[in-house]
Amino acid sequence: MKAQDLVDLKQKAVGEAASAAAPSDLEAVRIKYLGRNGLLPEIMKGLKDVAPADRPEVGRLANELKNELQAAIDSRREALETASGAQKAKAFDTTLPGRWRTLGSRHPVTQIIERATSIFSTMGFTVADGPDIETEHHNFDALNTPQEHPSRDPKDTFYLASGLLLRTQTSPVQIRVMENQKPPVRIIAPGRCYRRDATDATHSANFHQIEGLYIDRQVSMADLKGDLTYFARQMMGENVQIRFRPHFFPFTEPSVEYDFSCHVCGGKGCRVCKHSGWIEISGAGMVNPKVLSNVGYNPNEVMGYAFGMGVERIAMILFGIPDIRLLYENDVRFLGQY
Ligand code: 2NL
Repeated sequence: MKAQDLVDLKQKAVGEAASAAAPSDLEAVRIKYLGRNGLLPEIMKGLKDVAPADRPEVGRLANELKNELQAAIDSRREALETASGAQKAKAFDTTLPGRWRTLGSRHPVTQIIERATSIFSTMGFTVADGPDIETEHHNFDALNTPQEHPSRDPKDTFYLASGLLLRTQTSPVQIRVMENQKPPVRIIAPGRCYRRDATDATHSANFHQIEGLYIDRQVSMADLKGDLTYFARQMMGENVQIRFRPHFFPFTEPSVEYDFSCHVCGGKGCRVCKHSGWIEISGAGMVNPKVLSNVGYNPNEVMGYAFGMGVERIAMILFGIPDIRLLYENDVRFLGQY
């Protein structure tokens, strides 16, 4: 092996690398020269047969061949990769259909409010709205809530520095409607409510309520029971049972609490209904005549019923959600299921 042979070989090898048309050709060049059984290791083995005087020069040229060839291979590989990327980009077919973005879904609380609104609208109710920040007058006084009633306690109600408060129910919306509109009235008031409750699996300081109010010349407890039963069947299914238990509220007289038969076990008893077969939805009753006169209605001319219901409650039993907090964590993996 002479020095000039090595110079020629280097030129040839670098030329082959530079003109490789594809990564596989380049790999073939690498194996041919630099591979374990390639030309370069053979040259290295043959060094011992070179005349001692020429050996340093031949060794140096062999190293140069190795390094320059490796550099040529690397640079050609990079060039080929860039070219293939550009080719791919060029091959992008703009006539292909786009990738469809997955659809979002409505929050379970919103779904319940929308369904309940649509059921009550078939019964002639319209939706009323009002502020979350309320006066004591609209939230308590007009509703005949005594001054010393525990619900007024600052440890149960969020009072603002201004003397206003965060509404504890949506009844103030209905008070406002009655203050501004003559009977008959048939409205529902869905919305956020606030109570200073400690949070657990079934309580949240923020929750939603749907209240309903029906005022006319002749409205009876039978209307209330019939209308709530109709609602329950539309909302929960034909087989739901509804029961009324006597209760007390300052704003209704007589008052009831009402329960739906457990949607999960069908009333047989399970963990969700604490083995009673019933789930408490909320309260209702005939509007207290004092509330009617507070808004300027004549209790001798009109009467009505009112009811409240907890939206999260209904969402939890209808969708089988075990913990109210899941509704407020905004985890789309959870919310997307409904
Ligand atoms: C509950 C259940 C209820 C009402 C809300 C109401 C509204 C007006 C007049 C009379 Cl304007 N009543 N709403 C009635 C009964 C129950 O909600 O557990 N509340 C504390």
